[in-house]
Amino acid sequence: MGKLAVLSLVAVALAVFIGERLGTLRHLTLSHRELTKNYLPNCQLIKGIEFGAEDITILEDGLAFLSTGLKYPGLPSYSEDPGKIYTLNLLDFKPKIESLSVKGDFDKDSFNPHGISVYIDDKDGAIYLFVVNHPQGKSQVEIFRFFDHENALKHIKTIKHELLHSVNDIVAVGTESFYATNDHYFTNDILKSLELLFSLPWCDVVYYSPETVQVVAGGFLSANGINISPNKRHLYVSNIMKHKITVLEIQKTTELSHVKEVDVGSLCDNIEVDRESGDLWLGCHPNAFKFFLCDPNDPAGSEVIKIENILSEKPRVTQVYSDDGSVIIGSSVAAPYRGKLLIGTVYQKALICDLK
Ligand SMILES: [Ca+2]
Ligand SMILES: [Ca+2]
Repeated sequence: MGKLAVLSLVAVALAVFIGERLGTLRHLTLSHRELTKNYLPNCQLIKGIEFGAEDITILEDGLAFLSTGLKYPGLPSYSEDPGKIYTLNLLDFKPKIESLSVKGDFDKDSFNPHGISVYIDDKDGAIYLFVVNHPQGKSQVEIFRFFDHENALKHIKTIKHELLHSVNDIVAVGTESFYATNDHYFTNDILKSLELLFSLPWCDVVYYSPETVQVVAGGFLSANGINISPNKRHLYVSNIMKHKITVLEIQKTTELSHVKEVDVGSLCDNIEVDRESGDLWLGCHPNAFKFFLCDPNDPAGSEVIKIENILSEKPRVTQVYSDDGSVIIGSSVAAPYRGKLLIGTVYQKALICDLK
């Protein structure tokens, strides 16, 4: 075969490959999805949140923790200030955020909080807040103890481990133990982008305790939010680029069995679980193409999805809220509490709504 023929074949193969990859990326990012409006009553922007509340979780007594000011590589960050944890009491007549002071040996200037999880010690009622932190772009988990009367966090411990290399979210299951998701397999920026380009499902869930650290589940094309059922028997993990929630059963802390996957039709980020009904509440990105582009003139929208009866044969998946980006951009979490819903975003505002 002549050189020209070989070159032509290579060019055709390359064109076919690029076309196929572009088609796959369009599907993964749901770039075709039109953004819609499906509003809840009495929604108001939460005053003081301008640079994201990527993750939110709410205690049984109505006190919400908000992880704010995330600087995530590749996404805009409009503030130079370090990230902060705020509280907001949903039982107040007019809930407003309060900044938590941080005590102990902790570098507040490089604080870059991402996913959070609360653990309450049965023995003494002590409240621990676990926070994924990315100082200088690294990944580590901070454990704080929360002191309600002082509205303060006392830093207890920083956990670093080579398996915790690209942590997105965590769920605490003991005073020093947790499950964590990695949203990338590689740590190098160029290789990271190839993961999506080649659709490599190599991300995992890691279990950590002072005695053992190991990968307990894999096969995710970016593992994002993670949470646990109220009876502590099942883990829910967002396989975000596959538009699915994976359900895992905890056999032993280091042994999980795959139960099922539930299609959500959106790129769902963090997962909150209603402690009474067991329903899953998901903050989702309806069109991740727009989310990654970050064009202020064509903003990404927001979507909240609820899954009821997830363990049954027919889980019910419903859209609770959606916005075309005119109210909030890039919703990453939805946390319900007694008829109210808090919606947080990766790098923009946060909303409080009534559910009825
Ligand atoms: Ca979380
Ligand atoms: Ca997340």
